[in-house]
Amino acid sequence: MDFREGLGVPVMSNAANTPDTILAPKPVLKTARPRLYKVILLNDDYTPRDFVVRVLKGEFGMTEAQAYRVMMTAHKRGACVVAVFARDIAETKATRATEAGRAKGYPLMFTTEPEE
Ligand code: TYC
Repeated sequence: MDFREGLGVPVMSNAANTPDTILAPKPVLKTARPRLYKVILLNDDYTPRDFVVRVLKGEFGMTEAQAYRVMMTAHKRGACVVAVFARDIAETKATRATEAGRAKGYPLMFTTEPEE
């Protein structure tokens, strides 16, 4: 029996002075954490400010004050990071928020991009 090939199963100690616990082999590859994605609000010249605020509150759970600040940052600088999520959640929220504007005839646009 080669104790280095064990799977972490505790065994009784014995007179041969072998270890009580056998460690599992160290994995060769480390598991990468999934990347996070930014949801980005883009400015446009047509969507009313109060509508942008309403969408930010409804889709991203922001307070009035948070939503107003994000809207004004996009308005002045052209774009603003709204929040960061796992990829599928970021894409779903960006699509739903963009669709909310489209349903009212506004060109409001949310995009996603990976962090780092
Ligand atoms: N620029 C728009 C206006 O003046 C308001 C607006 C702000 C639209 C932010 C989109 O992401 C946006 N009515």
